[in-house]
Amino acid sequence: MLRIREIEEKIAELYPEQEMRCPTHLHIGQEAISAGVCANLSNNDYVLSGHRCHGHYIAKQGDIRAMIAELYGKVTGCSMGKGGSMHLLDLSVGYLGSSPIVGSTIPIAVGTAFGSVMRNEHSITVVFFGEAATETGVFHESLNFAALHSLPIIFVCENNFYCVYSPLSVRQPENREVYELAKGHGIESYQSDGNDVCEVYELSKTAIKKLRNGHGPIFLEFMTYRWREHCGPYYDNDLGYRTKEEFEEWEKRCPIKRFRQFLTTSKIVDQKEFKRIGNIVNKEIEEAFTFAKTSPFPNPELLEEGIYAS
Ligand SMILES: Cc1ncc(C[n+]2csc(CCOP(=O)(O)OP(=O)(O)O)c2C)c(N)n1
Ligand SMILES: [Mg+2]
Repeated sequence: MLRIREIEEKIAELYPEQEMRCPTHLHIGQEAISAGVCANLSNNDYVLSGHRCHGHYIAKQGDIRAMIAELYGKVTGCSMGKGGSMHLLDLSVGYLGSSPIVGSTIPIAVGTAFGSVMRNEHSITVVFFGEAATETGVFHESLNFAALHSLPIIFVCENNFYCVYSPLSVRQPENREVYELAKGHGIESYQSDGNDVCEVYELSKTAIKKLRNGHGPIFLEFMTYRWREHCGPYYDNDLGYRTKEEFEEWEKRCPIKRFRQFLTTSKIVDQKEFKRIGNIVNKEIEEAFTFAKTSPFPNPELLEEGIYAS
């Protein structure tokens, strides 16, 4: 969680230099979901996600130097500098990719789970998406297919209540919870606090264990909140689509602060150890930004490499 938070704070700090030219959707405030779920996965398991993908990539142990280089458009980036913040991938750790088209990686993840069953691989697939993805048609087709074939896939919905500036109240019926949609497709489904990393960890651990024992798909909805503007490094509470009170209420529920408090009061981690972890993380981040800034841009000859259309 700390690694995700610190990297994104650094991105926010340096973004105004205009050297990172891609749009970027920060995950600050939502870190417990990526960290808590991915802590239960191995390199043989697969993860896919969407536009707000930094946290998922980092929690799945994606190479952070290649991620930062990608944001700087450098050839050493994980998409050779052609994709930017919303096209991350690291096949070596099973992070199969992200795409900005809302809902688009959900059917790809279902295909991944189907493929691993056909190859008798025993891997499981996790797909992360925002609650607005549940409003796409392909979400329902994917859940139907996953349920029909009892596929080893966890659908993780990060419900931060907003789709850009539109609250859930203008998008979905008031008397129906998002996780109940999955039940309609015959999929076991749970809702939990996405800002409590222990809850996220325990719930996903139980779900993943079930899948490893042959259980079909499970849907997890985690309630959370995006702190920064929808896209970009700044805060946008002045726009008026959400209240200052609401923002402050969620800021108090900071997943990192809560976990730090728990670790301190339970005497699991002391201040010295927090400092040591913080130093390691900051050193990694400094190195990643230096690597990105000093890497070359792609040679124009690479323009047509790695594309499907001729
Ligand atoms: C199919 C499609 N429609 C619209 C957009 C524009 N868009 C980009 S992100 C986004 C918001 C998605 O909200 P949600 O899924 O809740 O994720 P969040 O941004 O809250 O993390 C929208 C509408 C898009 N990228 N793809
Ligand atoms: Mg949302």
